[in-house]
Amino acid sequence: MAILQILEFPDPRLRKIAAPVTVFDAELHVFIDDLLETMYEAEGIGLAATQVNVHKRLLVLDVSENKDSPHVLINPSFEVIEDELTEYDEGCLSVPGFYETVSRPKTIKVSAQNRSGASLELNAEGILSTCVQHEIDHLDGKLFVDYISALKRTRIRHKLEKDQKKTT
Ligand code: QAP
Ligand code: CO
Repeated sequence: MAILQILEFPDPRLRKIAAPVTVFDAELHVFIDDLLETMYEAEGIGLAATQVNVHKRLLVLDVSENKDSPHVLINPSFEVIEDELTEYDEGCLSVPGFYETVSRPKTIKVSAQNRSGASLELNAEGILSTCVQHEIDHLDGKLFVDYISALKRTRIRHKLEKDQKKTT
């Protein structure tokens, strides 16, 4: 197992569109386990492959209290079930130290494949729904800061660029 390096905003690689996963082999399984380990080690509730510079449509998440309910979603998509929206203070391992309120559809139906390639469906609401949508956004090169004001986004960018100069 390995801890992978997480890209940070405004790294342009976070803007790449991920390609579908077509091969479900041992190499993919190793990567999934590394992604899960990286998410747990960083104390995140979700992590998309894009965030570790792997541009494949795959993400992991675990919104459980005891961190014992990992979900692996490969080639995920979702359908909005109700028009109702819900607000959460979102953060992101690629935007460390910043949280902003984002509004998204509250109830969704997720379709994806598991690590063996079998189809799965999942009804999600609340934090799970928000987290799945946030992570699928990563696969499309989107970040939660795209939903906040340009002024706030610019401030976050400047603060992170300053931190990154110190540490790289
Ligand atoms: C996405 O985010 C999410 O700034 C997952 O210093 C977040 O796991 C979906 C984290 C909130 C729904 C609601 C962020 C850890 C983790 C930080 C995360 C930090 C340490 C963020
Ligand atoms: Co994120």
